[in-house]
Amino acid sequence: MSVVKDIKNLKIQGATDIALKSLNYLKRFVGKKDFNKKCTLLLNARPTAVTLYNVLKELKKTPTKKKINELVKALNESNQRIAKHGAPLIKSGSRVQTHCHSSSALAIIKEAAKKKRFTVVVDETRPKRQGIKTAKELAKIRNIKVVLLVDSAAGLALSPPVIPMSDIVIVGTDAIRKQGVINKIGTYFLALAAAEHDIPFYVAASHFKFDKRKRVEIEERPTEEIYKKIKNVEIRNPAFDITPWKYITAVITENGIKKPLEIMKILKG
Ligand code: RUB
Repeated sequence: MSVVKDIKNLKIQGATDIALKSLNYLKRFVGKKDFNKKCTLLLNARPTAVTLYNVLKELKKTPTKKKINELVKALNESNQRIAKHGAPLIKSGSRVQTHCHSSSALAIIKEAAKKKRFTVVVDETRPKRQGIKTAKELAKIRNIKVVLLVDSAAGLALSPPVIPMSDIVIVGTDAIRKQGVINKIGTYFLALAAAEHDIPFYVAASHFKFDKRKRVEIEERPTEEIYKKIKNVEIRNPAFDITPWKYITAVITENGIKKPLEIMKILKG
Protein backbone atom coordinates (compact mmCIF):
# COMPACT_ATOMS: atom_id res chain seq x y z
CA MET A 1 0.00 0.00 0.00
CA SER A 2 2.89 2.35 -0.58
CA VAL A 3 0.89 5.03 -2.45
CA VAL A 4 -1.51 5.48 0.47
CA LYS A 5 1.45 5.47 2.85
CA ASP A 6 3.37 7.97 0.69
CA ILE A 7 0.33 10.26 0.60
CA LYS A 8 -0.05 10.06 4.38
CA ASN A 9 3.61 10.79 5.07
CA LEU A 10 3.71 13.62 2.47
CA LYS A 11 6.19 11.92 0.16
CA ILE A 12 3.39 12.57 -2.31
CA GLN A 13 1.96 16.00 -1.52
CA GLY A 14 -0.15 18.74 -3.05
CA ALA A 15 -3.75 18.18 -4.10
CA THR A 16 -3.01 17.72 -7.82
CA ASP A 17 -0.14 15.27 -7.40
CA ILE A 18 -2.11 13.27 -4.83
CA ALA A 19 -4.91 12.90 -7.40
CA LEU A 20 -2.49 12.06 -10.25
CA LYS A 21 -0.58 9.40 -8.30
CA SER A 22 -3.83 7.93 -6.93
CA LEU A 23 -5.31 7.63 -10.42
CA ASN A 24 -2.22 5.87 -11.72
CA TYR A 25 -2.27 3.52 -8.73
CA LEU A 26 -5.96 2.72 -9.29
CA LYS A 27 -5.31 1.51 -12.85
CA ARG A 28 -4.36 -1.92 -11.56
CA PHE A 29 -7.67 -2.27 -9.66
CA VAL A 30 -10.03 -1.31 -12.48
CA GLY A 31 -12.64 -4.06 -12.87
CA LYS A 32 -11.49 -5.81 -9.67
CA LYS A 33 -13.57 -6.23 -6.51
CA ASP A 34 -11.08 -4.17 -4.47
CA PHE A 35 -11.61 -1.02 -6.56
CA ASN A 36 -14.06 0.78 -4.23
CA LYS A 37 -12.09 -0.20 -1.14
CA LYS A 38 -8.90 1.26 -2.64
CA CYS A 39 -10.73 4.47 -3.56
CA THR A 40 -11.90 4.86 0.05
CA LEU A 41 -8.41 4.23 1.43
CA LEU A 42 -6.94 6.84 -0.91
CA LEU A 43 -9.65 9.38 -0.07
CA ASN A 44 -9.17 8.92 3.66
CA ALA A 45 -5.38 9.32 3.47
CA ARG A 46 -5.70 13.13 3.24
CA PRO A 47 -9.34 14.15 3.75
CA THR A 48 -9.20 17.93 3.16
CA ALA A 49 -8.21 18.33 -0.49
CA VAL A 50 -11.15 17.95 -2.86
CA THR A 51 -9.31 17.16 -6.12
CA LEU A 52 -9.12 13.41 -5.56
CA TYR A 53 -12.74 13.36 -4.38
CA ASN A 54 -13.87 15.15 -7.56
CA VAL A 55 -11.86 12.98 -9.95
CA LEU A 56 -13.01 9.77 -8.25
CA LYS A 57 -16.62 10.93 -8.50
CA GLU A 58 -16.06 11.20 -12.27
CA LEU A 59 -14.19 7.92 -12.46
CA LYS A 60 -16.90 5.98 -10.62
CA LYS A 61 -19.38 6.93 -13.37
CA THR A 62 -17.10 5.23 -15.94
CA PRO A 63 -14.53 3.11 -14.10
CA THR A 64 -12.17 2.32 -16.96
CA LYS A 65 -8.45 2.77 -17.66
CA LYS A 66 -9.39 5.01 -20.56
CA LYS A 67 -11.25 7.32 -18.16
CA ILE A 68 -8.25 7.34 -15.82
CA ASN A 69 -6.02 8.43 -18.71
CA GLU A 70 -8.48 11.18 -19.61
CA LEU A 71 -8.57 12.47 -16.04
CA VAL A 72 -4.76 12.44 -15.79
CA LYS A 73 -4.58 14.39 -19.04
CA ALA A 74 -7.18 16.89 -17.82
CA LEU A 75 -5.29 17.45 -14.55
CA ASN A 76 -1.99 18.01 -16.35
CA GLU A 77 -3.53 20.27 -18.97
CA SER A 78 -5.34 22.34 -16.36
CA ASN A 79 -2.01 23.39 -14.85
CA GLN A 80 -0.67 24.34 -18.30
CA ARG A 81 -3.72 26.49 -18.95
CA ILE A 82 -3.61 28.05 -15.49
CA ALA A 83 0.03 28.92 -16.20
CA LYS A 84 -0.87 30.75 -19.43
CA HIS A 85 -3.56 32.81 -17.71
CA GLY A 86 -1.51 33.58 -14.62
CA ALA A 87 1.92 34.33 -16.10
CA PRO A 88 1.04 37.88 -17.31
CA LEU A 89 0.32 38.85 -13.69
CA ILE A 90 4.03 38.56 -12.91
CA LYS A 91 6.03 41.52 -14.20
CA SER A 92 9.78 41.75 -14.83
CA GLY A 93 11.42 42.69 -11.53
CA SER A 94 8.40 41.49 -9.52
CA ARG A 95 8.66 39.91 -6.10
CA VAL A 96 6.23 37.02 -5.98
CA GLN A 97 5.48 35.48 -2.61
CA THR A 98 4.22 31.90 -2.30
CA HIS A 99 3.49 29.38 0.41
CA CYS A 100 3.94 25.61 0.63
CA HIS A 101 4.39 23.68 -2.63
CA SER A 102 1.63 24.07 -5.19
CA SER A 103 2.01 22.65 -8.69
CA SER A 104 -0.49 25.22 -10.01
CA ALA A 105 1.26 28.23 -8.46
CA LEU A 106 4.63 26.90 -9.64
CA ALA A 107 3.31 26.35 -13.17
CA ILE A 108 2.45 30.06 -13.34
CA ILE A 109 5.81 31.13 -11.93
CA LYS A 110 7.74 28.87 -14.33
CA GLU A 111 5.73 30.07 -17.32
CA ALA A 112 6.42 33.72 -16.40
CA ALA A 113 10.14 32.96 -16.02
CA LYS A 114 10.32 31.95 -19.69
CA LYS A 115 10.24 35.64 -20.57
CA LYS A 116 10.85 37.67 -17.39
CA ARG A 117 13.34 37.91 -14.56
CA PHE A 118 11.94 38.22 -11.05
CA THR A 119 12.26 37.12 -7.43
CA VAL A 120 10.18 34.49 -5.67
CA VAL A 121 9.85 34.78 -1.90
CA VAL A 122 9.14 31.32 -0.49
CA ASP A 123 7.77 30.71 2.99
CA GLU A 124 9.38 27.75 4.73
CA THR A 125 5.92 26.31 5.56
CA ARG A 126 6.07 24.77 9.00
CA PRO A 127 5.94 22.13 10.22
CA LYS A 128 6.81 19.93 7.22
CA ARG A 129 8.74 22.61 5.31
CA GLN A 130 7.31 22.08 1.84
CA GLY A 131 8.73 25.54 1.08
CA ILE A 132 12.20 23.98 0.93
CA LYS A 133 10.99 21.74 -1.91
CA THR A 134 9.58 24.82 -3.67
CA ALA A 135 12.80 26.80 -3.19
CA LYS A 136 14.97 23.95 -4.52
CA GLU A 137 12.75 23.48 -7.56
CA LEU A 138 12.71 27.19 -8.42
CA ALA A 139 16.44 27.59 -7.80
CA LYS A 140 17.06 25.50 -10.93
CA ILE A 141 15.22 27.98 -13.11
CA ARG A 142 17.02 30.66 -15.03
CA ASN A 143 15.55 34.13 -14.48
CA ILE A 144 14.32 33.40 -10.94
CA LYS A 145 16.04 34.56 -7.78
CA VAL A 146 14.74 32.65 -4.77
CA VAL A 147 14.49 34.04 -1.25
CA LEU A 148 13.55 31.59 1.49
CA LEU A 149 11.98 32.91 4.70
CA VAL A 150 10.59 31.39 7.88
CA ASP A 151 6.81 31.61 7.98
CA SER A 152 6.84 34.20 10.73
CA ALA A 153 8.80 36.57 8.44
CA ALA A 154 6.10 36.40 5.77
CA GLY A 155 4.31 39.47 7.14
CA LEU A 156 7.54 41.43 7.14
CA ALA A 157 8.09 40.56 3.49
CA LEU A 158 4.68 42.00 2.72
CA SER A 159 5.38 45.32 4.40
CA PRO A 160 8.05 47.96 3.87
CA PRO A 161 10.97 48.37 4.37
CA VAL A 162 13.31 45.72 5.89
CA ILE A 163 13.07 43.02 3.22
CA PRO A 164 12.10 44.45 -0.18
CA MET A 165 8.35 44.16 -0.28
CA SER A 166 6.60 41.43 -2.29
CA ASP A 167 4.22 42.90 -4.85
CA ILE A 168 2.05 39.85 -5.54
CA VAL A 169 1.12 36.66 -3.68
CA ILE A 170 0.23 33.48 -5.58
CA VAL A 171 -0.74 30.33 -3.69
CA GLY A 172 -2.43 27.05 -4.57
CA THR A 173 -5.45 25.55 -2.88
CA ASP A 174 -6.82 22.28 -1.62
CA ALA A 175 -10.46 23.27 -1.85
CA ILE A 176 -12.43 26.27 -3.03
CA ARG A 177 -15.53 26.62 -0.87
CA LYS A 178 -18.31 29.14 -0.25
CA GLN A 179 -16.72 30.24 3.02
CA GLY A 180 -13.28 30.71 1.49
CA VAL A 181 -10.16 29.09 0.13
CA ILE A 182 -8.59 26.17 1.96
CA ASN A 183 -4.83 25.93 1.69
CA LYS A 184 -1.77 25.04 3.76
CA ILE A 185 -1.81 26.40 7.29
CA GLY A 186 -0.37 29.91 7.30
CA THR A 187 -2.09 30.99 4.09
CA TYR A 188 -4.72 32.96 6.02
CA PHE A 189 -2.05 35.00 7.83
CA LEU A 190 -0.36 35.70 4.51
CA ALA A 191 -3.64 36.93 3.02
CA LEU A 192 -4.24 39.19 6.04
CA ALA A 193 -0.80 40.76 5.69
CA ALA A 194 -1.24 41.17 1.92
CA ALA A 195 -4.63 42.86 2.41
CA GLU A 196 -3.20 45.22 5.02
CA HIS A 197 -0.62 46.44 2.49
CA ASP A 198 -2.85 46.35 -0.62
CA ILE A 199 -0.83 43.56 -2.22
CA PRO A 200 -2.86 41.42 -4.64
CA PHE A 201 -3.48 37.90 -3.42
CA TYR A 202 -4.16 35.27 -6.09
CA VAL A 203 -5.13 31.62 -5.81
CA ALA A 204 -4.24 29.18 -8.61
CA ALA A 205 -6.88 26.48 -9.01
CA SER A 206 -8.38 24.20 -11.63
CA HIS A 207 -12.11 23.38 -11.68
CA PHE A 208 -11.21 20.16 -9.86
CA LYS A 209 -10.75 22.32 -6.75
CA PHE A 210 -14.35 23.50 -6.63
CA ASP A 211 -15.73 21.91 -3.51
CA LYS A 212 -19.43 21.15 -3.20
CA ARG A 213 -19.04 18.66 -0.38
CA LYS A 214 -21.46 19.41 2.49
CA ARG A 215 -18.74 19.24 5.10
CA VAL A 216 -14.99 19.47 4.98
CA GLU A 217 -12.57 18.01 7.46
CA ILE A 218 -9.51 20.08 8.27
CA GLU A 219 -6.84 17.42 8.60
CA GLU A 220 -4.98 17.32 11.89
CA ARG A 221 -1.60 15.70 11.49
CA PRO A 222 0.58 13.86 14.03
CA THR A 223 1.64 16.25 16.78
CA GLU A 224 5.20 14.88 16.67
CA GLU A 225 5.62 16.94 13.49
CA ILE A 226 5.67 19.93 15.84
CA TYR A 227 7.27 18.64 19.02
CA LYS A 228 7.51 15.54 21.19
CA LYS A 229 5.10 15.21 24.10
CA ILE A 230 5.22 17.95 26.76
CA LYS A 231 3.54 17.29 30.07
CA ASN A 232 0.36 19.38 30.54
CA VAL A 233 0.56 20.79 27.02
CA GLU A 234 -1.94 20.06 24.29
CA ILE A 235 -0.23 20.21 20.89
CA ARG A 236 -2.46 20.71 17.84
CA ASN A 237 -1.29 20.36 14.26
CA PRO A 238 -3.99 21.46 11.80
CA ALA A 239 -2.64 21.16 8.25
CA PHE A 240 -4.85 23.72 6.51
CA ASP A 241 -6.66 26.98 7.11
CA ILE A 242 -9.52 28.81 5.40
CA THR A 243 -8.94 32.27 3.93
CA PRO A 244 -12.16 34.29 3.64
CA TRP A 245 -13.03 35.63 0.19
CA LYS A 246 -12.68 39.26 1.21
CA TYR A 247 -8.90 38.81 1.27
CA ILE A 248 -8.67 37.17 -2.15
CA THR A 249 -8.16 39.25 -5.28
CA ALA A 250 -9.04 36.51 -7.77
CA VAL A 251 -8.67 32.85 -8.65
CA ILE A 252 -6.52 31.92 -11.65
CA THR A 253 -8.37 29.03 -13.28
CA GLU A 254 -7.83 27.14 -16.54
CA ASN A 255 -10.70 29.21 -17.94
CA GLY A 256 -9.28 32.60 -17.00
CA ILE A 257 -8.96 34.83 -13.96
CA LYS A 258 -12.16 34.86 -11.92
CA LYS A 259 -13.20 37.31 -9.21
CA PRO A 260 -14.66 35.91 -5.97
CA LEU A 261 -18.23 36.76 -7.05
CA GLU A 262 -17.86 34.70 -10.23
CA ILE A 263 -16.48 31.83 -8.17
CA MET A 264 -19.53 32.03 -5.88
CA LYS A 265 -21.79 31.66 -8.91
CA ILE A 266 -19.86 28.56 -10.06
CA LEU A 267 -20.09 27.06 -6.57
CA LYS A 268 -23.84 27.64 -6.44
CA GLY A 269 -24.44 26.23 -9.97
C1 RUB B 1 -0.12 21.30 -0.18
C2 RUB B 1 -0.82 22.57 -0.39
C3 RUB B 1 -0.92 23.07 -1.80
C4 RUB B 1 -2.26 22.61 -2.39
C5 RUB B 1 -2.33 22.89 -3.88
O1 RUB B 1 -0.26 20.81 1.14
O2 RUB B 1 -1.39 23.16 0.51
O3 RUB B 1 -0.88 24.47 -1.82
O4 RUB B 1 -2.44 21.23 -2.18
O5 RUB B 1 -1.40 22.12 -4.57
P1 RUB B 1 0.41 19.41 1.51
P2 RUB B 1 -1.54 21.90 -6.15
O6 RUB B 1 1.88 19.55 1.26
O7 RUB B 1 0.06 19.20 2.95
O8 RUB B 1 -0.23 18.38 0.60
O9 RUB B 1 -1.59 23.26 -6.76
O10 RUB B 1 -0.31 21.14 -6.54
O11 RUB B 1 -2.81 21.13 -6.37
